[in-house]
This record gives sequence, structure tokens and C-alpha cells, in this order.
Amino acid sequence: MKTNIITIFAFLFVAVVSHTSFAQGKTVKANIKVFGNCGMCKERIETALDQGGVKLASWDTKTKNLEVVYNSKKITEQQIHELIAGVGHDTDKVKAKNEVYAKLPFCCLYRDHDHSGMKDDKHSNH
Ligand SMILES: [Cu+2]
Repeated sequence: MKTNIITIFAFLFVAVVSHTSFAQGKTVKANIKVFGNCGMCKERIETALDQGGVKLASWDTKTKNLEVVYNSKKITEQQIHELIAGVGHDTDKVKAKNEVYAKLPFCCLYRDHDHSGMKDDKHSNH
């Protein structure tokens, strides 16, 4: 009988410890390829990620790389992809819906035009 009680306590201990580490979550850093053109895209992408759980989101207009730091307990990488696609930007995993993409300003239509050689100030007043 005594062994049984010890076993139960051991199980409880393991359960409490694993639950605690899950509750705290983990800070995860990820690099995600996000398609876009200009400074407006950058603002749109980063604003979409202005969410609880996202600690840092920085998109580079030239490399199309999004650096994101998030708490894995509050948000998943999949949700981050969906948030970006939700504002009209394709990622390497999730594509934006055509109707959302079609509403983007002309200069942001990255599927049809490549503005990588253009300076941002040339199309900031559209
Ligand atoms: Cu843009």
C-alpha cells in the first residue's frame, strides 16, 4: 500500500511539473518568408501581427523575410501565417485569398509586379 501512495505522489509531481512548463510557454523565434513590395506592405504585415503573444515582428522589404518572436503558448506559427494571409500577403505556408489580395493598393500587388528596384518614396502618395 505504501508503494502505491509513493507512486501516486510521483505521478502527481510529474503532472504538476509538466503542466507548469506548458503554462509558461516558450519564446520562439522564427523566420518566415512573406511576399510583398513596399513600406506599406511592411506596415500592414507588422500591424497584423500586433497581437498578444507576438513580441517582435519585423519584415524586410528587400529580403521578404519576416523575423518574428512569439510566445508559443499564446500563438502558434500557423496562426501567424494565417494573420499575415488575412491582410493579403502570401507566406511560404499560407496563401492570401484572391479577394483580399485584390483590395491591396496597386503598388502592393506583389503577385503581378515586382517593385524591388523601386524606392519607397516614389509611390508613397497613391
Ligand atoms: Cu506595399
